[in-house]
Amino acid sequence: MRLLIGNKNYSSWSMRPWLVLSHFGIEFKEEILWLSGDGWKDKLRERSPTGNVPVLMAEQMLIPDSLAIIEYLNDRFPEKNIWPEDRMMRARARAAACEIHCGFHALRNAAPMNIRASMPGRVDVSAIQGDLDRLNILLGGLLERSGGPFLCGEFSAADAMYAPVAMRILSYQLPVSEYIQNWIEALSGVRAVQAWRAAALTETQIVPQDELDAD
Ligand SMILES: N[C@@H](CCC(=O)N[C@@H](CS)C(=O)NCC(=O)O)C(=O)O
Repeated sequence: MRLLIGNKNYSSWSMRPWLVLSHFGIEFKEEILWLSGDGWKDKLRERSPTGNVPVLMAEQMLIPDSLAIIEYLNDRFPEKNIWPEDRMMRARARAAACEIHCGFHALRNAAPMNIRASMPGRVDVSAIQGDLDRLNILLGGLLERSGGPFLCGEFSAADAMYAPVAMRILSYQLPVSEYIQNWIEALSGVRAVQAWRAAALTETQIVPQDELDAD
């Protein structure tokens, strides 16, 4: 299997399936398609049916979309428990994953993932307060119910789906509940998360639209 991803510093959607593959010990090769530089969009369109990353190449098939990739991995490796084993917890995890996949637009637009950045106070919190409130309720509820340290107890696809949110909270020092702070601490101890962040910190490419100081 081969996973096409964008820059580890910026590509939040790429981070999600990469964490699932890495954390659950699924063998794969990664290939980075840089999201800047001459002709980067054309190069992306040549390789990806949607013109976006991530894309998984598996069984002579191209699977675009972070969540579709995670579901494929879950189907192919049921023994890994990529989603929680408990049916009700699994439903909650999937609902949370769908919510970040299609929601939290204010947060995602105002605070782009930029792992290298340390910009406390750079994001106008009042513009994203609604999303932060929802995050506190949603993730706090999962953590309270599961008992943590991860959203559904053990690390699962739900944590992978929200990991880029944790990166944003860290970069911009967004105010979140103690529940979420503790979850971020647990997440920071996950080897796959550490490996992604370490690689992101070595990247030098700049994606101007994701750099708040560039506007
Ligand atoms: N819904 C897609 C979104 C993928 C996406 O937007 N990826 C970004 C990188 S994080 C991208 O490829 N952008 C290319 C562009 O802006 O042209 C998913 O979940 O994978």
